[in-house]
Amino acid sequence: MTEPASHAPPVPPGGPVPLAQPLALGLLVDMLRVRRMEEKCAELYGAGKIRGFLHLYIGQEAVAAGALRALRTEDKVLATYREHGHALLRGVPMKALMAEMYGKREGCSRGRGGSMHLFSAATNFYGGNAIVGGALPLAVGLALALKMQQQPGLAACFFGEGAVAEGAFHEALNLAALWQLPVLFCCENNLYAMGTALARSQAQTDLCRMAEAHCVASERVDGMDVVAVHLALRARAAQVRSEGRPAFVELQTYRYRAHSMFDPDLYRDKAEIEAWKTRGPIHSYTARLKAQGWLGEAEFLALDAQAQQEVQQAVDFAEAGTWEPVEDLLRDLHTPAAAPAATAAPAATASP
Ligand SMILES: Cc1ncc(C[n+]2csc(CCOP(=O)(O)OP(=O)(O)O)c2C)c(N)n1
Ligand SMILES: [Mg+2]
Repeated sequence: MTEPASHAPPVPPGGPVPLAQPLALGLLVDMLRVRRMEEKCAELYGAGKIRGFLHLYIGQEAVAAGALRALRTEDKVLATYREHGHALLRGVPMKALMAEMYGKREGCSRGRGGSMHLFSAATNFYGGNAIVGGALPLAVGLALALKMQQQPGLAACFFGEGAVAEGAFHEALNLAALWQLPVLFCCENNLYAMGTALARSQAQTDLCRMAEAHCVASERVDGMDVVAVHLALRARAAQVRSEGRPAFVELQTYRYRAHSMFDPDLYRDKAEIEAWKTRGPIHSYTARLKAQGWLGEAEFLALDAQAQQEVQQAVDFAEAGTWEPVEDLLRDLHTPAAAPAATAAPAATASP
């Protein structure tokens, strides 16, 4: 058997951040908001406040933070069940997100979706998709609609490397290339699909080559470096917009927590996790900003406190939220019956 593929923890980048200072600090704030929100979610899960499945993004924040700031409001965004960070940074209010985690009516999916099905048409966030690879054909469909309606924008689809085992991945890349659709495929390669390392399930472990096989331009990026992610995605998004063709970006990253709250996490060495933690996207970026003189310890603590305060307000909002009344549970399940036609319809003829 082939040994599991492993992208080793990359060396943290140094040197000045090549971004405007407000944007550079904004990226840090984004990552902090996601991290603090999810740490609270883990705690709430333990307390039985959040139930069902819960897949945390902790460790991978640089991807959503760097990528979402490369997108425009008209772009369509899709993600997996590990999508809390994407939803938040897309603009779903943390209060609506937390209420959804609780299953409350004030949640962004009215409490019917939960952690894996965050959705917000107002921010062009199309989920929260629980099926591995499920968002890819949806992204292609959304991009096709944009193209046919001659509307600006692209569809950005975030998915894990486990999705490359799905037929839907290959169909989606093929159609996007064949029909020249504006899709930005963002593959978050965190090395594991539940407990399965990529090389245990795939003969071809070079994901960029897989994309190239479908004639989709590709690029591999250090997904622990928020700046690298942002710059790469900005350039790729511009290319997708101007050429009207898809692009594929492999973001090499790592999740610190287990796959979900049910996973005993027995398939990887603790030393591996610790090695990646030393390369944490938040602390390495914080160190870089400090070295540049753009951030002091007091400022960092203030930003962190602000993020924690937002989380507490979101929890208070969710706690005060309402459960859907039982008599309402059938709402939205069926299309209302059509009013009877004024005149009798002609007898049905056999269809060809
Ligand atoms: C079609 C399908 N098969 C299996 C599952 C069960 N499942 C849920 S998550 C997961 C692993 C996916 O891993 P990856 O795509 O790498 O994303 P990650 O969880 O690492 O973010 C599997 C197999 C599923 N949800 N959908
Ligand atoms: Mg994975």
